[in-house]
Amino acid sequence: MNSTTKKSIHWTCSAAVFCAIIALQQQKATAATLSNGWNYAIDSFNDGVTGPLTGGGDFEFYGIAVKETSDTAFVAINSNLSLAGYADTAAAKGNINYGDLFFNFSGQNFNTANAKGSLFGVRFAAGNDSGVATTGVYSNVTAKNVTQTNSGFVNLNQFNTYVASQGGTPSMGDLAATDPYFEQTGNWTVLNEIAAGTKVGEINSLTPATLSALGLNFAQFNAVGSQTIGFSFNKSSMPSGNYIANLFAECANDAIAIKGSFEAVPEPSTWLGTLVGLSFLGMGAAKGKMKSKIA
Ligand SMILES: [Ca+2]
Ligand SMILES: [Ca+2]
Ligand SMILES: [Ca+2]
Repeated sequence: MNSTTKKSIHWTCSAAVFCAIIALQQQKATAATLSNGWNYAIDSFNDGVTGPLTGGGDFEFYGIAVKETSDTAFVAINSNLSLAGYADTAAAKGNINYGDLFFNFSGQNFNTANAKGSLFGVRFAAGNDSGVATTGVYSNVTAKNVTQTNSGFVNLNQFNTYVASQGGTPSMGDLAATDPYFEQTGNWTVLNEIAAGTKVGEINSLTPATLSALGLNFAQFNAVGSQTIGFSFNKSSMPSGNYIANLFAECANDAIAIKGSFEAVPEPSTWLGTLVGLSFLGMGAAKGKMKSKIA
């Protein structure tokens, strides 16, 4: 074997390894769409139903994104639905608003987690029909249906079938429209707001300018809804690990889910231990210095 052949074999192997690495990285990128520290889920742009219009109307959801620092979670939503909701005299409280945002860390489907009271929920729309009194983060959450009282769909199958019949493509962000994570059939089975829960934290509203400063950019995915809504909360209100989070309109005229994970919040006791340790070291060093001076 001459050296040229050896070289080309070596190059071929390197190329294969390189390609495998690239393929792995691409797989990662598909599992979570990360950009500037934000994890994005992009929804269908033509599965929002507004009266006779399917696609692009007041209920169109475009995307949701989550970012974290060591102690804070940031959530941003891009859609055409304003935080005031869509005025409808037939709807509870006179408007069809956002439902609550659910986080499920249990690894089980939504109904199982709901039955066990292991869901977390964030009420961010003060004008919706949530079962809890104020906006904020809730644990031990159970969920309820409000599509029945907000001129909404009876179940997900009805929504998916209707959107497809109008030429739209139903989707649920990171989940397929028909993913068994959610119950698809039955009467008023879309559980889209908190029925009850224990308040564990507040949320802070974030303006579009603040979200941009945090590196948020929905437009890079052509997600150009008229509304960008954001809020943050202390990560200590929730567990760490993998979650599925989801959000429906009160009428289920659009919905989106995102798969993500939270890193654990650093334990205060660990920090305290480190500080105490460091101060002991400092004292030791100071004593050493004093001794050497005396000597
Ligand atoms: Ca949509
Ligand atoms: Ca309502
Ligand atoms: Ca959707």
